[in-house]
Amino acid sequence: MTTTLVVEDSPAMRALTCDIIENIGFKTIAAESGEEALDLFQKHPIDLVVLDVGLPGIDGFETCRKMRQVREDWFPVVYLSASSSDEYVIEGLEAGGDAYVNKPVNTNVLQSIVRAMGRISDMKNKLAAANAQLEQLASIDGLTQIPNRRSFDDALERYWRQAQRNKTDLGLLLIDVDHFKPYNDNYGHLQGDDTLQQVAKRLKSKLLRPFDMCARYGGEEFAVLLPEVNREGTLFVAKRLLKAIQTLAIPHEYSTTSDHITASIGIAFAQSTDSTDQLIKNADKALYQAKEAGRNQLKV
Ligand code: GH3
Ligand code: MG
Ligand code: MG
Ligand code: MG
Ligand code: MG
Repeated sequence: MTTTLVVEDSPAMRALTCDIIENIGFKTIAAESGEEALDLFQKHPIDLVVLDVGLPGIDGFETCRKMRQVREDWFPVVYLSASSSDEYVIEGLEAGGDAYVNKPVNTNVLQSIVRAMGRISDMKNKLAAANAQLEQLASIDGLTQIPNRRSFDDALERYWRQAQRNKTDLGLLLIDVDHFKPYNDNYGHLQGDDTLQQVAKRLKSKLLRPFDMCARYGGEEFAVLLPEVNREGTLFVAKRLLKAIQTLAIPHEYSTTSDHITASIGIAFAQSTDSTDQLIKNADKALYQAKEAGRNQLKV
């Protein structure tokens, strides 16, 4: 339901205006001054504002300007004013208002305008919800339902800067499934997809802290960020993840490393790096060494 904030200093007009608006099925909250309106406005989810221009403290135009400063998202503001001069109308709209209704108020006119503004407000809310949903979709990997490369890159930048600023630890693990090409070639792509899903789910389930992040970095590669975990802790987590993948016990007859799906992990730490690129490169190098050394192991 649309919630309307009605700002009017005259008690009789305030009651009447609220009645008129409630009669079209909107909920109202009333304020008797601009100051009170600004206060209520921050405490309640207001969809629409009906604002008297002549008010005892700050006037309606100033109240509107201040509301626009406080809230980032748009919402309709309808003025009620005894003055119908062009200058007033222009000043009010320039101050951020969307419609201007003359007093004495004609009930039908006010209802029509408030209803029309309510429609625009509804549309805005729908768009905002759709946007939030898209944002969510754009950050999740479709196959594994964990954060995708884009989210990982964002998080890496944020976490890296935070670690540098606060001089805290940040560990990065690059996890690459071993001999996954022969797995795909022999078991088929669908089975390969299924295995990637299982690996992602298992990795995610082994990270217990809310700020740890596990993302799909690329094809059969995953990346884990561990903020505020020291070197020892990071190695401990990496070992746990290696074991967790192994104990999924997914058969892999064509691996020269094991009878089951395994992975190799390259680890790097943010402190000694001067960019996120360098951090990634270090983890990449370590991953290469883990592969060279026989796979199913970790290297720093
Ligand atoms: P290594 O042990 O050196 O990592 O060998 P590998 O075979 O795992 O490495 P390589 O890079 O040669 O092969 C990776 C394979 O991962 C190739 C590709 O077919 C497969 N792959 C990448 N993305 C997906 C995916 O989304 N689904 C499936 N099923 N397979 C994928
Ligand atoms: Mg007044
Ligand atoms: Mg790979
Ligand atoms: Mg691989
Ligand atoms: Mg390879």
